[in-house]
Amino acid sequence: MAQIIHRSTNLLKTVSVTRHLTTASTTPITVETSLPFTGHNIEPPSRSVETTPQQLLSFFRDMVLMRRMEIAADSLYKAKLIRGFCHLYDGQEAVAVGMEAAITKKDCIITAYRDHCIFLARGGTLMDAFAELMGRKDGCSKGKGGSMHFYKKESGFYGGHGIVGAQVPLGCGLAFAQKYSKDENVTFSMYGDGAANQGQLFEALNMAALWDLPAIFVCENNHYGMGTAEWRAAKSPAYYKRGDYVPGLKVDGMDAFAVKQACKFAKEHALKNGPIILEMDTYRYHGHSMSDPGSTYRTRDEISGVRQERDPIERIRKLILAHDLATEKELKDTEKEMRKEVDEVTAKAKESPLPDPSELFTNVYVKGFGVEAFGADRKELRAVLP
Ligand SMILES: Cc1ncc(C[n+]2csc(CCOP(=O)(O)OP(=O)(O)O)c2C)c(N)n1
Ligand SMILES: [Mg+2]
Repeated sequence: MAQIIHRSTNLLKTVSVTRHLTTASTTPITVETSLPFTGHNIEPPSRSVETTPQQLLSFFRDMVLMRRMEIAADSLYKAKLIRGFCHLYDGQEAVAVGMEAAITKKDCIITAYRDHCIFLARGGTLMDAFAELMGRKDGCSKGKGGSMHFYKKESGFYGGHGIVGAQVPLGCGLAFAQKYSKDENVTFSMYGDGAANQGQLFEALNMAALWDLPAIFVCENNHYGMGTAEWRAAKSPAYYKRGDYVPGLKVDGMDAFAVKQACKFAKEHALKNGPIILEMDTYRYHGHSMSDPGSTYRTRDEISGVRQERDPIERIRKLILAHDLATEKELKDTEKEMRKEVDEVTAKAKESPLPDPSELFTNVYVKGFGVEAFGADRKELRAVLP
């Protein structure tokens, strides 16, 4: 627990400070990461990260919006408007915004089921997200479902995957395609600490290293699987070292600027030398999924300790205040504005119709092997087809 809650002492230490009262300023500021990076078979990048007032304010806004979205999803689930599995990302927001700030939409991201905020970071809209969560026609799959949660190919998002670890070899395939077409882009394959113990991860690492693929393996270490603490599941919880011959970097995943620096570094590395592992040390505030209260295998003190000492939004708030980029009141107003936006969009998403029952099998079978091939006399089809 002490390790999870480690206090960072460098929050307000900046290398060069230029005061900017204008919110749109793009004049560079340099901030220092909360903690040093730790490298495995690689010299870590500098702790000094270039940013701008504009980026600091947008990190704050984006993370507040993400957190609000997840809190609203929690309520919608409890009201039975979201059904099935639902895994929330609050606490881990710095990984989503920091990564996005370092890459382009031509770089690919593929992740697991804890994916709502990655979708937003990649440019997905709140309406697409909420309507999708509620299974409505206006969702990002337009009510047509499919095997990939929140898939949005045009913005380089290859979705959230429900089979633990399965997205990692798929990410390798994306990186293979990028190398093959010589387009100088990379793929970030995200997986959890639980997934890090899976065999397919090591098969993917081997291929990526053998073929020098521009593949970045991002282990979001939130310290728990589906209720199992990392120490009960992993012989070595130093996930950044688990690639053995593949270099790795341990990153404070609660610090959006550390994440940004690490992803920029990893992209340059991967394009030149092949794969690298980034272990993002992070934390989820919610339980594993909506059926898990999240407090049986960890203490409430641990959760509130992380909130107090390492919260990614609070870290950015302090940096903004330290640089005089906004007042406390202005930041509170931003929070109110984000809350209002989420409330308005959820109200609109509730009005979106449910998809037509004929969509039930869309994207489930390959054309010619599904409904048409089996015929409309199948029991489940008779119930829905006219
Ligand atoms: C192959 C497989 N085994 C088991 C499960 C059930 N399951 C879903 S999530 C999960 C835990 C994964 O934990 P982690 O990789 O740390 O990701 P996190 O949920 O913490 O983001 C398990 C065991 C599954 N979906 N797929
Ligand atoms: Mg985990």
